[in-house]
Amino acid sequence: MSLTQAELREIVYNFIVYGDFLVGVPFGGGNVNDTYQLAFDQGGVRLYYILQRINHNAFREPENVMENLDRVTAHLLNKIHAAHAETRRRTIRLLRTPAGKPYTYDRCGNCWRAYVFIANARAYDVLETPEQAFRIAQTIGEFQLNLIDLPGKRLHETIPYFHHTPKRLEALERSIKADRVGRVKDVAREIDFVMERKSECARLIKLAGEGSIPERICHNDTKANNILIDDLSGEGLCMIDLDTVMPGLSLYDFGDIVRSGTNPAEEDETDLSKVGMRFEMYEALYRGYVDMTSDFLTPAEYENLPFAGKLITLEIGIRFLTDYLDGDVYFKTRRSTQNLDRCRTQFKLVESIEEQMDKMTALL
Ligand code: GN1
Ligand code: MG
Repeated sequence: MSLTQAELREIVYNFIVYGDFLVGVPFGGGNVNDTYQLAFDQGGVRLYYILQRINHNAFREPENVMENLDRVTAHLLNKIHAAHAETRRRTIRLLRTPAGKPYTYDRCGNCWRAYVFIANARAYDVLETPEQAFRIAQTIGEFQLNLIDLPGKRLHETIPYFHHTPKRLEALERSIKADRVGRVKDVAREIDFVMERKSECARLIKLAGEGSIPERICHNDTKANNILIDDLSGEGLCMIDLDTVMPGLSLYDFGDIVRSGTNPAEEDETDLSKVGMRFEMYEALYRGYVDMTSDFLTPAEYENLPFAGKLITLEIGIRFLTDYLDGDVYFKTRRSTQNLDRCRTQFKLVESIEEQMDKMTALL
């Protein structure tokens, strides 16, 4: 979906802004929401905001998403004030409407929110150095740490069963059965790959159900490009894409950064020889994450860090495969095989993690 300048202007003027709208351009590499960067002239100074449409196919109750986001960012701001001299770029800051709401609706019923744009920082699709990996994992750990004492009621589950791997597997099985667009015949190998690993899918859910792994507030979508790195200091700066911040397991966040941060290739790379887990990146992620979380991780969480990387990679691969079989209805795609390519990179990465599991475990 691409909007005209007039449409963007109309939407953003529902929020309190003191500048004149200049131009809006599509921004970032998200697979779900639509994101724009908007330039304003405010008293002769150029400044930027991010304007984003919540995909209500993925997030059925956008107002719950926004209630979570408002509470979480306010709490983070307090924490950051206490810990850092500079606060402005370390958390998302929401714009508000004159009625005080952090969201607005357009004429078609889409829900939009706007943020202060964070300058001089970048989100990396592929991490370049172990130093970056260390810093990013610290930022994820610090985020979890800061949210441990979020006051008030339990956060909304913005997507129910988001990381419930057995349910993701059931969804795949339903899609195989339905074969809506006739693609099942092309993915026999990928289906076998999943079925060979079926018994492992319930491991974390089971440990959580038994009470050995606690529920925590997590980000739940910690792929590398959802964390900003400061251009100047190289520090992990800010967690973005907060729609899935909700109750979950700490291991989901660690798993997803292992998935996205250790692979030197793009998520939809077609040359699978480029895909694999870089152990030096894993080690840096592990050290950075534990640096911030060792005070609160339980033994069962700690012991499952290596497995989490494998499970979440398998799970996201299952989701890409499911969406491919459903005819590409969830993730944004630019070519007809993109979800299948994404699935294949994930499964190649799972194999690579399996091959290195002993080394990963030895770090514990
Ligand atoms: C989506 O929104 P984005 O692009 O950061 C997805 C994640 C997947 C990821 C795979 C709400 O993340 O769960 O891991 O794509 N987010 C949602 O690239 O489904
Ligand atoms: Mg994102």
